[in-house]
Amino acid sequence: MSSSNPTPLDLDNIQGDILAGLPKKTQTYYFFTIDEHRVQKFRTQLVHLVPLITSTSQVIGDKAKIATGKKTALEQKVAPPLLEMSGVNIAFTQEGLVQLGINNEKIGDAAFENGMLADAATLGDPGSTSPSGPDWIPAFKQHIHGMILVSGDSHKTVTEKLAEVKDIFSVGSHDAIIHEVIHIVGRVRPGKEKGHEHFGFLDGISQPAVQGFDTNPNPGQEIVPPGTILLGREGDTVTRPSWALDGSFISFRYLFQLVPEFNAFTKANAIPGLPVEQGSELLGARLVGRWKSGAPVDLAPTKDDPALGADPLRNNNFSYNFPNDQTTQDRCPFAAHIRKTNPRGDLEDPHPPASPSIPTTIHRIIRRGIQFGSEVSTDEAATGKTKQGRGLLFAAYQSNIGNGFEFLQQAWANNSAFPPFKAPITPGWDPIIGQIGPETGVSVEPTARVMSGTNPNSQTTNLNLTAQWVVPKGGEYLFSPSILALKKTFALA
Ligand code: N7H
Repeated sequence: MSSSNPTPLDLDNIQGDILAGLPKKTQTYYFFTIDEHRVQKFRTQLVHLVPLITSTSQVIGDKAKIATGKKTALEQKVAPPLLEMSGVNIAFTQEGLVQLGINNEKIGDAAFENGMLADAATLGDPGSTSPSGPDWIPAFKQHIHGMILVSGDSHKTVTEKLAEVKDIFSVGSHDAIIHEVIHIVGRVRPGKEKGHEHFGFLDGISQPAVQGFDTNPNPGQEIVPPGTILLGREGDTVTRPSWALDGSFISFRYLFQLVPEFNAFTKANAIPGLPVEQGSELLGARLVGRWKSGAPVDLAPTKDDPALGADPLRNNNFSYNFPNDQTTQDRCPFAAHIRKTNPRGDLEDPHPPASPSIPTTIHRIIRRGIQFGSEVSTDEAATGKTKQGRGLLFAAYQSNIGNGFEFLQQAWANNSAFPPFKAPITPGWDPIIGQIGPETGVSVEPTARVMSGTNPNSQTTNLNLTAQWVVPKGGEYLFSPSILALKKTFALA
């Protein structure tokens, strides 16, 4: 297939979570294997699943209904209604493609073809060089053929929709066509924490704008060609099988977060010269690159600005290019999480003779995902120790895992010398997701991570990151095909 299909995007054909994001209060990720004796049956039953798959056009329609409901409620001064709605998407692993016999032509992505378990050492996951493999839960060390994603306004809606899907594949009967490996339930955090991840920071602010889809980007939003996210589209430089057009790869990560421990750390290392609460908030903001409100520290370096955080016309409009931004960490530490994972102006060499600037668009991903687990209990907060699992079901879409998620994790977050051109300062690790990996060939404790520039008044001092507060417990690479491919290639009439 040509690596750049110039026809306009067909939004009825692209699964809804990729470009538009399924609306959700809760979401279940259902990982399955296809019974080896019922592969043909799976493909004939898929015909009945296809009408349930939510397209991008449907998501746009659902989001418009939500917006209208909110607007009317505001006019009538009542609480906005929670509209009953659900969404279904499906994706397959390389093992799933093999099980289905859809592997004559290579899809052209090494990380996907090998699977995430084989990639764990490259990603630096703890334990990955030991004979038993990374410190993941057993489900993600087993065979997985695919994942069905069901989202909705409530647990009830999602459970009912998932039951409908399971019925199609006779789950639970003696002639079940698919078998559950694991299902993981995510839910948006309650009350005013809605939209915030478990450490407390507003998430989902910065996404690339995809040409041909996001026609009205916000100031500062980077525009990427459709092929950064969709296979076979302009900007995707790999030759793909024709059925891969308009599909996208998902990097799914089951990430646990040690929230009480993280909070205890920011308190114990609060930026000096301020009351502890404020010093601790400032340290947290400098670790992430944004305040909990979403306000970027590059624009609001000394104190939070909630109005800025909530304003989509301003909260992404920065590129680390204030005077001295490239050489000092006055505003934002070089290793702050959002600077590591999207370095913006940092990839231009400021020193003559300048090296060619490093391309950025190929490294952009669309982040979806949702929180899992309960809120921190008073006991956990008091002891500073996690007793119940919680974290992020991270799911990112891209057309090329080696340029997308894998690159961000390995070449940027785990690389203490990144971003470039900062000598004599070594930025250090991404304090949120950076890992000291076995891939360096040396076995190093995760507690050996350091980061520079957290204290604006002592920028060359390294802060010891005494724990890894985001702990990967599993994950998988999957391919989310177009709806046409599901009908014509995956399903059998
Ligand atoms: Fe990150 N966090 O709370 O600290 N992330 N992230 N992430 N992340 C972002 O700008 C977080 C993870 C990216 O364009 C925000 O939308 C947590 C992985 C990218 O400026 C916050 C976890 C990877 C961006 C967090 C986690 C990334 C981004 C600010 C794990 C990829 C956009 C909100 C539990 C390898 C950067 C926003 C930009 C933003 C947090 C995981 C990547 C608050 C807690 C695994 C590309």
